[in-house]
Amino acid sequence: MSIPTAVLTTLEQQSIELPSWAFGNSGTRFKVFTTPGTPRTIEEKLADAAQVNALTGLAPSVALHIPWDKVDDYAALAKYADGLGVKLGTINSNTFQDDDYKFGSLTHSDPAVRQKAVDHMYECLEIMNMTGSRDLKIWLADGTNYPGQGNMRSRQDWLAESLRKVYDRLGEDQRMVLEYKFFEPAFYHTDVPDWGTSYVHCAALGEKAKVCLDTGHHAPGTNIEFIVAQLLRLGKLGSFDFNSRFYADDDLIVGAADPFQLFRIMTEVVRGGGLEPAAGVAFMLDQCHNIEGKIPGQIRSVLNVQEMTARALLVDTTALDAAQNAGDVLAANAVLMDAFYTDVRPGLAEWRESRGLPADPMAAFAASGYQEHINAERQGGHQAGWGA
Ligand code: PSV
Ligand code: MN
Repeated sequence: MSIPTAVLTTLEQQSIELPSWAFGNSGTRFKVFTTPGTPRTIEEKLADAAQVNALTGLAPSVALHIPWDKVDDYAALAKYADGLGVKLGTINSNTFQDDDYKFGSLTHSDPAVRQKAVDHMYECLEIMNMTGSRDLKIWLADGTNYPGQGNMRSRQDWLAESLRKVYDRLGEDQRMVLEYKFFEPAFYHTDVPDWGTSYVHCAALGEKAKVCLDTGHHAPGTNIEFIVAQLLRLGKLGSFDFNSRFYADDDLIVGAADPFQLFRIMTEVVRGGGLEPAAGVAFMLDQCHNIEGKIPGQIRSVLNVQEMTARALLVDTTALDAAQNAGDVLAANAVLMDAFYTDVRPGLAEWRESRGLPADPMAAFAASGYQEHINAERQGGHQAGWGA
């Protein structure tokens, strides 16, 4: 099927941000496997990310994680990225790997620890000033493991107070995105477990605070597309951390575990105007490639998002509205399924070629020799990882 021009025009604007950490080694608590060619530095991570962008035209920016990607000169790093054809994107804060944060960071009962976490956010804001990044991402590992361990109510108050201090330092064009997660590493309660809690804090803070929706951070069976629709309705969907899960926060390739779910999510994004630049929604990946190739893993991921976006854009909304309003359950469902079952891959391959991109970016990467080159070149040093 040929893809309508209007759909292709919309797809042309699509950009998906890559996480720097996807290019480093990762694993489970059982084992981290090292891989030949794994970057040792942020510069090497950026070089790998630039490959994904060069072959797909989909990934023009890279998110950094601080302190994993700390450098002395961020202006120089931004310039280096520019030279590779990518930009530095969201700055991810990290308040989960310091001994002081054992019982919490922005929610800790000790004001000194809370201030330390706030100071880390300030450091991230300063980095954003140098990299030109728009978004500060806050994900908290804060929570408790046992009933009675902490004062859940007070921790909400401390969280609000800490977030306010950070929010008040945001520059004119900067934003804060607050990510939620219902468990892990805390197992009894987390301080930002769900979109509602994130929304409550963001709404109290103001316009520049938005919710970050990580697709892996929900209980099984959660209707994520409903959350997308609701947050877009409220003007509070700041960003996505895309990945997919079978069981817990698996961080697998987006669209791999449940392509239909990704389609449903993208359908609500389209319906809610979330693809329009004015909506300001950042589409990011938050993935780890424990056993598969990292660069092809990222290529596959951005292509999956593109394919499901294309299918979502094919939904015949006029027919859908009509069937919904007529109470025609099966017709409405069929409209959606027709779009989902449309194979857009040949059409996208053709379109890619017409824009000077490889028809098959996965095959092009395999044939490029880049992996062999970095395997041979990146000898010695310390391969990047989670730093955990
Ligand atoms: C936490 O599970 C998370 O989703 C947050 O976004 C972190 O920043 C990211 O993973 C990488 O640790
Ligand atoms: Mn995430």
